[in-house]
Amino acid sequence: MNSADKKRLLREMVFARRFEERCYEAYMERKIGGFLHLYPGQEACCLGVMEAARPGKDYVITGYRDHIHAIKCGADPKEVMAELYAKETGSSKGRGGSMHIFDVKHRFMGGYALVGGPFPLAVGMAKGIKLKGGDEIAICFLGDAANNQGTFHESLNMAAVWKLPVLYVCENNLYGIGTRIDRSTAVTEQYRRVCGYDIPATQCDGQDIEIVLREAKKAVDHVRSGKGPYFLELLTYRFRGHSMSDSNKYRSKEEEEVWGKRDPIFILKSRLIAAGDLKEDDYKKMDKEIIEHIEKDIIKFAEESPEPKVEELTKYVLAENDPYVRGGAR
Ligand SMILES: Cc1ncc(C[n+]2csc(CCOP(=O)(O)OP(=O)(O)O)c2C)c(N)n1
Ligand SMILES: [Mg+2]
Repeated sequence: MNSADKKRLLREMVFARRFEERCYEAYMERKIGGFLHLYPGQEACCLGVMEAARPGKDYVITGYRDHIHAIKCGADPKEVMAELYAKETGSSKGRGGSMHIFDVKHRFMGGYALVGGPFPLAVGMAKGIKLKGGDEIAICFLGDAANNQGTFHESLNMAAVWKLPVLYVCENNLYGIGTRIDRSTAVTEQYRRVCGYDIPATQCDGQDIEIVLREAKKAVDHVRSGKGPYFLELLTYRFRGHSMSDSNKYRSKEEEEVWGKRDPIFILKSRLIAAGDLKEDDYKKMDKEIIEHIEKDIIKFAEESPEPKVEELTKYVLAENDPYVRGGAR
């Protein structure tokens, strides 16, 4: 990566951080309701992996911590924010909310609330790619706790048997809500669990975006070249509670401090400054521009957008288009 690319990635990470912090504020102002899971601390994972892939062309699916994944795929941040505000202009017409961002045009296939739900869907996407003969890949992001779902094992098995172009990326942030990984999972190193499926699996630092990018390139190349699935585990940490309703009392201050020093933005920023490629003043200017852009363009759009009409609340809801539900015939 040249220094321009590194600075672009730094900008993307700062944007992701500021976007999520602004969501937090909007939630506290009661402008956003329902569930809200934020991404600060984990930015290098999604942004680094997708940098190695083809955003907008490769199929991406993830869990409920999904805003930044959608935006990196090409979703308009204004539409993502409007979705959080439950507005008609939102990416799911305001009917989905934070956990159900969806943007088929950019091949962002969701946003799923069900832990473990995306695993088999990624198998289906990869099977579809293979049948059609394209060179796209399916990328399935997942959390460490999701790996205890049966769908994880069923999906990895079939992906391996069918040699499908699917990359599983485990963002191991050490916790599933308030449960530390060693209290729920016998083999805490997630990549080691994959040996049962004969799928290549590696683990790396998820806080240093240059390392994530390097390891993700190997993984993406493997999958795209037709060699079958790959599993990449990224060691990371979320800086906030699991969701807005989490008081975050289960982690020690010492642990939070250790990981706080491993802030992905700080790591890349310090490296750029040490190399003489960035000045502190330029960083502050960029940060200010981002904050202003989020306020003037993104928040303004969400706030000024109309709400769905009450009589149309069930419009775009899947069951409406289901002939069995509509016609009552079985
Ligand atoms: C099928 C199912 N079971 C339980 C839940 C409740 N739940 C929501 S998040 C979560 C923990 C998931 O943790 P992890 O996979 O590590 O993802 P992270 O939140 O750390 O990104 C659980 C158990 C759910 N949403 N779906
Ligand atoms: Mg987790």
